Amino acid sequence: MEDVTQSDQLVIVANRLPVDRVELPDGSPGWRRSPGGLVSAMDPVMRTRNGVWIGWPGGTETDLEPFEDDGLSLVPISLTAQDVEEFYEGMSNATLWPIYHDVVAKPEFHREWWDSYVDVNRRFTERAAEVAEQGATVWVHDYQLQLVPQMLRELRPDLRIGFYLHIPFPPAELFAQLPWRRQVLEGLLGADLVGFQLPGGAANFVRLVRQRVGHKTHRDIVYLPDGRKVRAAAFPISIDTRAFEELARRESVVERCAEIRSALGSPTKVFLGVDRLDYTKGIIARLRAFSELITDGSLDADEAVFVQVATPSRERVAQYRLLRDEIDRLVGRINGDLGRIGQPAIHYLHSSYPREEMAALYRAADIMVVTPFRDGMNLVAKEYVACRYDDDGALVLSEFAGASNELRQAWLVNPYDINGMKAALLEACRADDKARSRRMKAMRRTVLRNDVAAWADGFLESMAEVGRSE
Ligand code: GDG
Repeated sequence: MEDVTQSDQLVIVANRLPVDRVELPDGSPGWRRSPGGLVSAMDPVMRTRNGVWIGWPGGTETDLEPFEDDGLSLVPISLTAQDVEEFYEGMSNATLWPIYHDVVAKPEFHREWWDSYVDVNRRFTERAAEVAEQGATVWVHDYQLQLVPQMLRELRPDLRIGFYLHIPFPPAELFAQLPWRRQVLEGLLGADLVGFQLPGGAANFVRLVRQRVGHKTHRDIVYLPDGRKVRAAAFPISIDTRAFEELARRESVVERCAEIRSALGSPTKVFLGVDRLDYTKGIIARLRAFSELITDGSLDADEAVFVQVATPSRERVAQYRLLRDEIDRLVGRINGDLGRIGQPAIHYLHSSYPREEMAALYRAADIMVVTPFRDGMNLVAKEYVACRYDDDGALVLSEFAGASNELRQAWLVNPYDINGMKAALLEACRADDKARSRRMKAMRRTVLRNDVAAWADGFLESMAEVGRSE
């Protein structure tokens, strides 16, 4: 038998590379690091473990070569316009995304989208198989790449493979609609460890594997006929809490926060929503609840304003275009009915902002309103808490966001219940200083302890253990 040396190398395989294409001052194309929790969590680990990140850089450029960016090794995967349409916008975002989010929107099933999904997953796999050293650890991310674990194991049985799903894993009754349900389950079973946001997602997966693939399972372990074991467990993701707090404490951010409040007309209460423009996030329901509170006189339009940031997202997918139009119409109607000159009830911003501006907005918000119909975790809720080092501010949070498992001291709501949401918004708005600070302190303890570094360590340690028990 040949001498098998195990490598310490860590290979991340994710749909997106953590960089965006930009034009350099001399007009040539270059890259800019796109900040995000995942990159900042992985950065230190990647440096010590000879890390490589494989992903799509966005766009449809071809012949991209691997490159280094600030000490990170990046390996770009090219997608054609047709791949983007069928694999990314189609199968990933118009089939899997709605199925995995409680079918909040109707999923579409197209066989050519599936073929493209298989094809693109294979290309990611082949690249990973080329790049990974003997015995390396490969960590595959999210719903776009669920077939990679199995495809990779076939090519490279020497690798230790982990998979993490950032979105919810649906109950069997919904997952069963997927025409390719068995292939997806088998794809995921190529991993040694399959990670989910919540224990419920892991349990749904194990149950489905038992029912649909027929493997033996016991608690969080699936026993495969070839003797291999797969563990399915929850690893709730988090944020770089200290970095957010540090940002919120910056003098420039403190000044910007005061500027924002004054530009809003110095209201007594600022309500804030920050989301990608997505039908899972419950934007319409929350704006409706807020506007009804003003209409029925519970809130005074002179004293309360709502700022809604909706970051442009998936704009070529039909459901997202429809939602954008619907929000435009609703905001127009509410402001037409309730606004005064220079004083709209809702400040709606369809735009994306630098992190400093986000931190200033979080600081400026008395009531943060996070009301998704279904959300794997929701990092916005955690970022708000991280920025409130003053122990002030109130969080209204949907019980259908993964974050509600940890942030128990938020004002928890059912976003389908508009009256219940109105009552919670009012309660949060009227809570006294002591109640607000007690709740915020408790949530801050949680988010400071469970940060994104702890999440990444937890997953990687658990992967190392699964590997050892073989
Ligand atoms: C998926 C899951 C899970 C938003 N607008 C701007 C901006 N953002 C940042 C937020 C936050 C992130 O984007 C959004 O994260 P969420 O967790 O809220 O939601 P998804 O995008 O749906 O993420 C989710 C997550 O994956 C991680 O596993 O929590 O459940 O759906 O960080 O701050 N950032 C900047 N400008 C913006 O305009 N700079």
